[in-house]
Amino acid sequence: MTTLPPFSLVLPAFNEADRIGQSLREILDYLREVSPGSELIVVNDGSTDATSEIVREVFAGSGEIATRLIENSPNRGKGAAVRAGLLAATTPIGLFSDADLSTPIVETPKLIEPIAAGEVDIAIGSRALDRRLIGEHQPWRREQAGPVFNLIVRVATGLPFWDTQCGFKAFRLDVCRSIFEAAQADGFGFDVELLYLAQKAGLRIREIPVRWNHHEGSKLHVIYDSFRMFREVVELRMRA
Ligand SMILES: Nc1nc2c(ncn2[C@@H]2O[C@H](COP(=O)(O)OP(=O)(O)O)[C@@H](O)[C@H]2O)c(=O)[nH]1
Ligand SMILES: [Mg+2]
Repeated sequence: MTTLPPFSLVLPAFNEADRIGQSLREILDYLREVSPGSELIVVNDGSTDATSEIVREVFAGSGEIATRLIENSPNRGKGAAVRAGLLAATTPIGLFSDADLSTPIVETPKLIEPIAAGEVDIAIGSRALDRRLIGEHQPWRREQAGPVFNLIVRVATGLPFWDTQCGFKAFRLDVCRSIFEAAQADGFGFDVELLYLAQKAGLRIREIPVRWNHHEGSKLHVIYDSFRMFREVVELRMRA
């Protein structure tokens, strides 16, 4: 059985009442098994459903695992929520995951281990490096949009990664704190900004293939969120 050093798992949540209870129970079981010294942080991003109540209910039975619910109200976007969670972390390594566990939680060691071993400062999950790891694919349109956005990111930032958008990334927190504080992109462009700032700061980043399954019930608003993400990358380019 794998054991991992203590880390902080951050789950951003926007109107996730339908699925977050199940995800939290799965995460708590996993942490008890591999890393009981870890903490679980949920950032409620101004949800208008019962997300908060469900999180509190599951956390009441979390046992030895430290838990924390941060209320980010009103809704600001995934980027702001993830950064708030990572900045509140009290262990040396922070990992964020989407609330639907599209990347199964058992993939965690792939990102935590290289950081714990001192090999890298940031480990990012990738759906592009080994497509055999993709189980349930995204809807056709979103799957097509992936490489297009990746090309935009490469041209705008020079980042050499094949998938900057996977919702599964881990950070060595002592060296990344100043980057979270400097970051400004609150929407889905935040991953690109964090990687860009980290690369500029000379941090060591590794892209690692992870398993991934599309889950119905995406909270992404295809037009609004895509446009905002694109705008955030353009703004990043202009600030640079
Ligand atoms: N869409 C959206 N998701 C948010 C927001 N704030 C936090 N999140 C969380 O960010 C993650 C995005 O995942 P999801 O909607 O499944 O995106 P997808 O799987 O890429 O379509 C989920 O955990 C959301 O709950 C927000 O303002 N909008
Ligand atoms: Mg999803």
